[in-house]
Amino acid sequence: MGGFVDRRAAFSYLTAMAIRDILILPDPALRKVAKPLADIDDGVRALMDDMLETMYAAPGIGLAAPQIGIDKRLIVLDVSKTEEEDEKEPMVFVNPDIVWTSDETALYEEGCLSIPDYYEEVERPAACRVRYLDRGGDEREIDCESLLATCIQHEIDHLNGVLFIDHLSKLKRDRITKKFTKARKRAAA
Ligand code: GNR
Ligand code: NI
Repeated sequence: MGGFVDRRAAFSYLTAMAIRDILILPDPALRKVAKPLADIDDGVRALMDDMLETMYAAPGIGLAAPQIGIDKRLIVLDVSKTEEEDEKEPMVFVNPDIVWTSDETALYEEGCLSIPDYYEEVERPAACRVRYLDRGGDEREIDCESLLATCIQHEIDHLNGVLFIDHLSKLKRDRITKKFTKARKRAAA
């Protein structure tokens, strides 16, 4: 690899979208604090497209860049849950920041593509406001409630190395972490 230009990165504007591999607990990349994006160029827009394609293929309703091993503050979402191509509502958020959360909380049964086949109820603020950069690099704010509020908080947690199991009891978190650590060792053996 050393000395060679990454052809995919160099010519990303010419290449088709790609489904990326999703990292699974206890991958250490899921526990890092991701770095802000300095600017949004064609490479970043190609990455956004790959993340959306990866999310739809999984299928999931959200994906954060660290889940595909990219150490950047970038998330994609689509909470529309439709199979119809023309009804999809893909959303991308660069450097998202939660600037307000409601005192009222909501319980939602969460799952995570990085913790397959495990679901538990998590309590979070029922509503939030998020400041972010859009695909064109313009600063925006969005008010979120219900599933969008839950999902965007779940994704922003990923940017901070936080997983939904961190909101559960230590007993549950340790149990699921051990289970996935054993499975990973078995797969590597
Ligand atoms: O696909 C997903 N579903 C979901 C359900 C409830 C709360 C959060 C989520 S996000 C998850 C995809 C994922 O792991 N994103 O990081
Ligand atoms: Ni997740």
